[in-house]
Amino acid sequence: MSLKRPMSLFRPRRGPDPSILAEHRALIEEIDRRKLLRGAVSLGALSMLTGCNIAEQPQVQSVLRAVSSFNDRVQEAIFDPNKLAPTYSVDQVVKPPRFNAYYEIENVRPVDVSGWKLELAGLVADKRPWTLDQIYALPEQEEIIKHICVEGWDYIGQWSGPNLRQFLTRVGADLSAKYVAFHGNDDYLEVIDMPSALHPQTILATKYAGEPIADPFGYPLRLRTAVKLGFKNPKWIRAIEVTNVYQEGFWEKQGFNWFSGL
Ligand SMILES: Nc1nc2c(c(=O)[nH]1)N[C@H]1C(S)=C(S)[C@@H](COP(=O)(O)O)O[C@H]1N2
Ligand SMILES: [Mo]
Repeated sequence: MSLKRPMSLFRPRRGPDPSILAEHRALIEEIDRRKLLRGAVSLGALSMLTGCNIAEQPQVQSVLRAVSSFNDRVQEAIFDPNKLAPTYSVDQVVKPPRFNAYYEIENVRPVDVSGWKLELAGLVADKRPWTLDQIYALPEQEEIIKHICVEGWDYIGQWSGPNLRQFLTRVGADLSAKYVAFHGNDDYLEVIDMPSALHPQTILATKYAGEPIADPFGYPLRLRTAVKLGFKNPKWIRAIEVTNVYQEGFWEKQGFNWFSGL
Protein backbone atom coordinates (compact mmCIF):
# COMPACT_ATOMS: atom_id res chain seq x y z
CA MET A 1 0.00 0.00 0.00
CA SER A 2 1.51 3.32 -0.98
CA LEU A 3 1.50 6.08 1.59
CA LYS A 4 0.47 9.56 0.62
CA ARG A 5 2.72 12.56 0.97
CA PRO A 6 1.17 15.77 2.33
CA MET A 7 0.30 18.17 -0.47
CA SER A 8 2.71 21.05 -0.78
CA LEU A 9 1.35 24.41 0.30
CA PHE A 10 4.77 25.93 0.15
CA ARG A 11 6.51 27.13 -3.00
CA PRO A 12 10.10 28.30 -2.64
CA ARG A 13 10.54 31.68 -4.32
CA ARG A 14 14.06 32.92 -3.91
CA GLY A 15 16.62 32.76 -1.14
CA PRO A 16 18.04 29.62 0.40
CA ASP A 17 18.93 26.54 -1.65
CA PRO A 18 15.60 24.99 -2.78
CA SER A 19 16.86 21.48 -1.96
CA ILE A 20 17.19 22.48 1.69
CA LEU A 21 13.67 23.90 1.57
CA ALA A 22 12.38 20.74 -0.05
CA GLU A 23 14.02 18.61 2.62
CA HIS A 24 12.36 20.52 5.44
CA ARG A 25 9.20 21.36 3.58
CA ALA A 26 6.70 19.84 5.98
CA LEU A 27 8.13 21.64 8.97
CA ILE A 28 8.36 24.94 7.12
CA GLU A 29 4.80 24.55 5.87
CA GLU A 30 3.60 23.98 9.38
CA ILE A 31 5.40 27.01 10.72
CA ASP A 32 4.08 29.04 7.80
CA ARG A 33 0.57 27.69 8.19
CA ARG A 34 0.19 28.47 11.85
CA LYS A 35 1.12 32.08 11.08
CA LEU A 36 2.35 32.34 14.65
CA LEU A 37 5.85 33.34 13.67
CA ARG A 38 5.06 34.55 10.16
CA GLY A 39 7.39 37.25 9.05
CA ALA A 40 9.67 36.56 11.97
CA VAL A 41 11.15 33.35 10.65
CA SER A 42 12.93 32.77 7.39
CA LEU A 43 15.83 30.40 6.96
CA GLY A 44 18.11 33.41 6.70
CA ALA A 45 16.81 34.86 9.95
CA LEU A 46 17.13 31.47 11.61
CA SER A 47 20.75 31.16 10.59
CA MET A 48 21.47 34.65 11.90
CA LEU A 49 19.66 33.98 15.14
CA THR A 50 21.31 30.67 15.78
CA GLY A 51 24.61 31.26 14.11
CA CYS A 52 24.32 27.88 12.43
CA ASN A 53 25.29 27.40 8.83
CA ILE A 54 22.21 26.93 6.66
CA ALA A 55 24.07 24.27 4.68
CA GLU A 56 24.38 22.09 7.77
CA GLN A 57 21.11 20.31 7.42
CA PRO A 58 20.89 18.48 10.77
CA GLN A 59 21.19 21.87 12.48
CA VAL A 60 18.46 23.39 10.33
CA GLN A 61 16.33 20.39 11.17
CA SER A 62 16.88 20.74 14.89
CA VAL A 63 16.20 24.49 14.84
CA LEU A 64 12.97 23.93 12.92
CA ARG A 65 11.99 21.15 15.33
CA ALA A 66 12.67 23.48 18.24
CA VAL A 67 10.46 26.17 16.64
CA SER A 68 7.77 23.56 16.04
CA SER A 69 7.75 22.32 19.62
CA PHE A 70 7.81 25.93 20.85
CA ASN A 71 4.75 26.46 18.65
CA ASP A 72 3.08 23.42 20.34
CA ARG A 73 3.77 24.81 23.78
CA VAL A 74 2.37 28.24 22.81
CA GLN A 75 -0.78 26.66 21.36
CA GLU A 76 -1.21 24.51 24.47
CA ALA A 77 -0.74 27.54 26.72
CA ILE A 78 -3.27 29.72 24.88
CA PHE A 79 -5.89 26.96 24.48
CA ASP A 80 -9.08 28.01 26.26
CA PRO A 81 -10.94 24.89 27.45
CA ASN A 82 -14.24 26.77 27.67
CA LYS A 83 -14.18 28.62 24.36
CA LEU A 84 -16.63 27.11 21.90
CA ALA A 85 -15.72 26.64 18.23
CA PRO A 86 -18.19 27.88 15.58
CA THR A 87 -21.17 25.67 14.76
CA TYR A 88 -23.28 25.66 11.59
CA SER A 89 -26.81 24.96 10.43
CA VAL A 90 -28.25 21.71 9.08
CA ASP A 91 -28.60 23.10 5.54
CA GLN A 92 -24.82 23.66 5.38
CA VAL A 93 -24.02 19.99 6.02
CA VAL A 94 -22.13 18.24 3.20
CA LYS A 95 -23.45 14.77 2.33
CA PRO A 96 -21.69 12.42 2.14
CA PRO A 97 -18.67 13.67 4.10
CA ARG A 98 -15.39 14.17 2.27
CA PHE A 99 -12.98 11.25 2.60
CA ASN A 100 -9.36 11.29 3.65
CA ALA A 101 -6.86 8.84 5.13
CA TYR A 102 -3.14 8.17 4.83
CA TYR A 103 -4.07 5.81 1.97
CA GLU A 104 -6.66 5.87 -0.81
CA ILE A 105 -10.37 5.10 -0.28
CA GLU A 106 -10.08 1.79 -2.25
CA ASN A 107 -7.83 0.48 0.51
CA VAL A 108 -10.29 1.08 3.36
CA ARG A 109 -10.91 -2.17 5.24
CA PRO A 110 -14.38 -1.92 6.83
CA VAL A 111 -14.54 -2.92 10.49
CA ASP A 112 -16.32 -6.23 11.11
CA VAL A 113 -18.56 -5.28 14.03
CA SER A 114 -19.68 -8.83 14.83
CA GLY A 115 -16.80 -9.30 17.26
CA TRP A 116 -16.00 -5.64 17.73
CA LYS A 117 -15.59 -4.12 21.20
CA LEU A 118 -14.09 -0.82 22.22
CA GLU A 119 -11.03 -1.58 24.38
CA LEU A 120 -9.89 0.69 27.23
CA ALA A 121 -6.29 0.91 28.35
CA GLY A 122 -3.92 2.86 30.57
CA LEU A 123 -5.08 5.12 33.39
CA VAL A 124 -8.70 3.96 33.44
CA ALA A 125 -10.33 2.38 36.53
CA ASP A 126 -12.95 0.31 34.68
CA LYS A 127 -11.32 -1.32 31.66
CA ARG A 128 -14.27 -3.52 30.69
CA PRO A 129 -14.64 -3.31 26.91
CA TRP A 130 -17.76 -1.71 25.42
CA THR A 131 -20.05 -3.30 22.85
CA LEU A 132 -21.58 -1.12 20.14
CA ASP A 133 -25.03 -1.56 21.70
CA GLN A 134 -23.74 -0.24 25.03
CA ILE A 135 -22.24 2.77 23.26
CA TYR A 136 -25.47 3.42 21.33
CA ALA A 137 -27.36 3.36 24.65
CA LEU A 138 -25.39 6.36 25.98
CA PRO A 139 -26.84 9.88 25.66
CA GLU A 140 -25.99 11.47 22.31
CA GLN A 141 -24.67 14.91 21.55
CA GLU A 142 -24.83 16.46 18.07
CA GLU A 143 -22.18 18.75 16.58
CA ILE A 144 -22.43 20.60 13.26
CA ILE A 145 -18.82 21.64 12.85
CA LYS A 146 -16.15 22.32 10.27
CA HIS A 147 -13.54 19.71 9.45
CA ILE A 148 -10.25 21.23 8.28
CA CYS A 149 -7.59 19.01 6.69
CA VAL A 150 -3.91 19.99 6.48
CA GLU A 151 -4.08 19.06 2.80
CA GLY A 152 -5.99 22.30 2.21
CA TRP A 153 -9.73 21.58 2.17
CA ASP A 154 -12.65 21.63 4.60
CA TYR A 155 -16.32 20.72 4.93
CA ILE A 156 -19.16 21.13 7.40
CA GLY A 157 -20.36 17.88 8.93
CA GLN A 158 -23.09 16.79 11.32
CA TRP A 159 -21.81 14.30 13.88
CA SER A 160 -23.41 12.72 16.91
CA GLY A 161 -22.48 10.32 19.67
CA PRO A 162 -21.52 10.27 23.35
CA ASN A 163 -19.64 13.23 24.81
CA LEU A 164 -16.03 12.16 25.47
CA ARG A 165 -15.74 13.92 28.85
CA GLN A 166 -18.84 12.10 30.09
CA PHE A 167 -17.54 8.79 28.74
CA LEU A 168 -14.08 9.21 30.32
CA THR A 169 -15.70 10.21 33.63
CA ARG A 170 -18.01 7.19 33.52
CA VAL A 171 -15.15 4.68 33.04
CA GLY A 172 -13.10 6.29 35.80
CA ALA A 173 -10.34 7.68 33.60
CA ASP A 174 -7.66 9.73 35.33
CA LEU A 175 -8.71 13.17 34.09
CA SER A 176 -5.48 14.67 35.37
CA ALA A 177 -3.44 12.53 32.95
CA LYS A 178 -1.82 14.38 30.05
CA TYR A 179 -3.09 12.55 26.98
CA VAL A 180 -5.83 10.45 25.45
CA ALA A 181 -4.58 8.13 22.70
CA PHE A 182 -6.83 6.55 20.07
CA HIS A 183 -5.82 3.38 18.26
CA GLY A 184 -7.48 2.93 14.88
CA ASN A 185 -8.31 -0.37 13.25
CA ASP A 186 -6.00 0.64 10.38
CA ASP A 187 -3.00 1.04 12.75
CA TYR A 188 -3.57 4.79 12.85
CA LEU A 189 -2.58 6.27 16.19
CA GLU A 190 -3.56 9.74 17.25
CA VAL A 191 -3.12 11.37 20.63
CA ILE A 192 -4.76 14.52 21.95
CA ASP A 193 -4.13 16.57 25.10
CA MET A 194 -6.53 16.02 28.01
CA PRO A 195 -7.97 19.60 27.96
CA SER A 196 -9.03 19.07 24.31
CA ALA A 197 -10.41 15.61 25.15
CA LEU A 198 -12.53 17.19 27.90
CA HIS A 199 -13.68 20.12 25.72
CA PRO A 200 -17.51 20.30 25.50
CA GLN A 201 -17.39 19.89 21.68
CA THR A 202 -15.42 16.63 21.69
CA ILE A 203 -17.49 13.50 21.06
CA LEU A 204 -17.15 9.82 20.21
CA ALA A 205 -19.14 9.96 17.00
CA THR A 206 -21.30 7.03 15.90
CA LYS A 207 -23.55 8.91 13.46
CA TYR A 208 -23.35 11.31 10.54
CA ALA A 209 -26.47 13.32 9.65
CA GLY A 210 -28.48 11.06 11.95
CA GLU A 211 -27.38 7.74 10.35
CA PRO A 212 -24.62 5.35 11.46
CA ILE A 213 -21.30 6.63 10.04
CA ALA A 214 -20.55 4.95 6.69
CA ASP A 215 -17.50 2.64 6.45
CA PRO A 216 -15.03 5.09 4.85
CA PHE A 217 -15.70 7.72 7.50
CA GLY A 218 -14.95 5.59 10.55
CA TYR A 219 -17.75 3.09 11.23
CA PRO A 220 -18.52 2.16 13.96
CA LEU A 221 -16.76 4.78 16.10
CA ARG A 222 -14.55 7.81 15.53
CA LEU A 223 -13.50 10.96 17.30
CA ARG A 224 -14.98 14.32 16.28
CA THR A 225 -13.71 17.36 18.03
CA ALA A 226 -14.34 20.98 17.04
CA VAL A 227 -10.97 22.04 18.44
CA LYS A 228 -8.51 20.03 16.33
CA LEU A 229 -7.46 19.73 12.70
CA GLY A 230 -8.81 16.77 10.68
CA PHE A 231 -5.92 14.40 11.28
CA LYS A 232 -6.46 14.65 15.07
CA ASN A 233 -9.90 13.02 14.55
CA PRO A 234 -9.13 9.30 14.35
CA LYS A 235 -11.58 7.00 12.57
CA TRP A 236 -12.35 3.28 13.20
CA ILE A 237 -11.36 3.52 16.88
CA ARG A 238 -10.63 0.11 18.43
CA ALA A 239 -9.00 1.27 21.69
CA ILE A 240 -8.83 4.37 23.87
CA GLU A 241 -5.81 4.75 26.14
CA VAL A 242 -5.34 7.36 28.87
CA THR A 243 -1.65 8.02 29.36
CA ASN A 244 1.12 10.40 30.38
CA VAL A 245 3.38 9.11 27.60
CA TYR A 246 3.94 11.49 24.66
CA GLN A 247 3.44 9.76 21.31
CA GLU A 248 3.44 11.03 17.72
CA GLY A 249 1.08 9.87 15.00
CA PHE A 250 1.43 9.63 11.21
CA TRP A 251 1.02 13.33 10.43
CA GLU A 252 3.33 14.55 13.18
CA LYS A 253 5.98 12.26 11.73
CA GLN A 254 5.45 14.17 8.45
CA GLY A 255 6.31 17.34 10.35
CA PHE A 256 2.89 18.71 11.29
CA ASN A 257 2.48 20.14 14.75
CA TRP A 258 1.49 17.75 17.52
CA PHE A 259 -1.05 20.13 19.11
CA SER A 260 -2.74 21.18 15.84
CA GLY A 261 -5.55 23.05 17.55
CA LEU A 262 -8.02 25.31 15.81
N1 LIG B 1 -7.96 5.76 11.45
C1 LIG B 1 -7.70 6.86 10.70
N2 LIG B 1 -8.24 8.02 11.08
C2 LIG B 1 -8.00 9.15 10.34
C3 LIG B 1 -7.18 9.13 9.19
C4 LIG B 1 -6.61 7.86 8.83
O1 LIG B 1 -5.86 7.75 7.84
N3 LIG B 1 -6.90 6.77 9.60
N4 LIG B 1 -6.97 10.29 8.47
C5 LIG B 1 -7.22 11.57 9.17
C6 LIG B 1 -7.30 12.73 8.28
S1 LIG B 1 -5.86 13.37 7.66
C7 LIG B 1 -8.48 13.39 8.03
S2 LIG B 1 -8.55 14.84 7.16
C8 LIG B 1 -9.76 12.82 8.52
C9 LIG B 1 -10.74 12.62 7.36
O2 LIG B 1 -12.00 12.27 7.87
P1 LIG B 1 -13.22 12.11 6.85
O3 LIG B 1 -12.81 11.05 5.86
O4 LIG B 1 -14.38 11.72 7.67
O5 LIG B 1 -13.42 13.46 6.21
O6 LIG B 1 -9.60 11.59 9.18
C10 LIG B 1 -8.48 11.51 10.01
N5 LIG B 1 -8.59 10.29 10.77
MO1 LIG C 1 -6.36 15.48 7.06
